[in-house]
Amino acid sequence: MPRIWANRALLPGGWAERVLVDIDDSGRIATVTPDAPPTDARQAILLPAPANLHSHAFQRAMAGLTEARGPDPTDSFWTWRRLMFRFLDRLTPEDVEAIAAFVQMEMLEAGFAASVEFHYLHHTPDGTPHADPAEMSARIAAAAETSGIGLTLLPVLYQYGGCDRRPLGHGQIRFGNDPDRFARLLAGAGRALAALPADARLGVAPHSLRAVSPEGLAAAADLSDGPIHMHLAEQTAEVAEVEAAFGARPVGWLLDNAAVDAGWCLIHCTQMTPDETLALAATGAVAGLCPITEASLGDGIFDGVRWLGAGGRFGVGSDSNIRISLTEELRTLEYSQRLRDGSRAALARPDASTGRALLAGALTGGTQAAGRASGAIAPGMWADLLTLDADDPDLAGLSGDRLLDAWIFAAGDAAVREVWSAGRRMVRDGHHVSREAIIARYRTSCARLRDAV
Ligand code: NGQ
Ligand code: ZN
Repeated sequence: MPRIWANRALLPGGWAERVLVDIDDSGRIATVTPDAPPTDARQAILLPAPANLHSHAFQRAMAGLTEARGPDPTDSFWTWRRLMFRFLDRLTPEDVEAIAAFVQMEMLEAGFAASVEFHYLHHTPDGTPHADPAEMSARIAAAAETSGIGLTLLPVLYQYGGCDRRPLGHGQIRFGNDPDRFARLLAGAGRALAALPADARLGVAPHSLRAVSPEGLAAAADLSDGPIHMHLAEQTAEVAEVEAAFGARPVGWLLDNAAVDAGWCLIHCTQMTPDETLALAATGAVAGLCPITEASLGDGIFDGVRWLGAGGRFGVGSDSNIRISLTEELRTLEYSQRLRDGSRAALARPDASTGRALLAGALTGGTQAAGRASGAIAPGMWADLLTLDADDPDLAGLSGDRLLDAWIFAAGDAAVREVWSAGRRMVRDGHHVSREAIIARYRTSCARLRDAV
């Protein structure tokens, strides 16, 4: 039975010292004992490790390929999207597995114990399904076996090229399914996950109100008892398209037409009115924020102050994976609020510093969105844990929540030392245990793909 002893640890009731954590053979926390005598397995600072709640792994390999001006007068989310569709045109199942393993390795090294993969690249380049329709899902699962990350796989239903039900465009034919074929794919994805440890989860993701019909959305939601994720209200042109087609803005339409509750996670929500923010927060659904990608794509600024003020849940994800960093996602979220409002400590609470509030929020919302019993150092939870390096100069002489503030706002990822996912110790001394092999495979794929855009 693995055990960890930490000089200090963040427990559900607050900071504790000299904490012994026993992990059972399934990877769950068995006991947590403060004020315990030290053992051999000594760590300095022990924290729960959150889930990364939104990823399209393959986009990681595009980083750096879309930062120049294109032929259009103005570059935007929509011009980036065309480049992204061109990039994915060439990806093989081997590429998808290699890139996903690399992404998951980087997530673990950043301190994420789990990854929610919003997976829509299902078919061959001409749109025909693979012999096993769930081949690509199985590749994501195989990557998770290599990386050891806790996987929540969300196969994506993608039916149309826009709200008017136009056919899928050339760049989208690898995504397409009707609800029946999607149901078969989902069953295959479930079988692929059965090979993974017991913390792996399956959910569904109707891609967006642009890509699924109302009937498709209902069918997808009915197919799963796991988490339901959907992109929502990210771009102004998307809001306008939904309004023109459905007679209501995305959030209002969704709340009137689906039973949105704590099992749902709505990704981005960067284009909501104040009333929409309050109404969506009240459902208990998680706002799936991806602040680095939202900055990269010019999505807009999520109204975090109003959302948290209304008791809304949030978590963070790395979406396009242009850069994978837990601390940078959290500080980009906070800094976006400060830049908009001319404020400081925007998401702090009277009883929690900014760093504490950000981490606590990402733990609660991330694990809720991942459908994962985790997010706290407490018996029965999966042992999703990370340690920080007490020798990092940014952390010198600090204790309590100031440690979190200094980690998130100054030290960054370099301070993460060890990471466990459901008891699997995948990062040691800052490096993933299979780092070299995973990078070598990633490089081989990238060498072929780099001139694709
Ligand atoms: C995606 N990404 O599915 O990868 C999308 C772009 C779309 C973001 N929305 C495609 N950030 O939304 O149609
Ligand atoms: Zn996304």
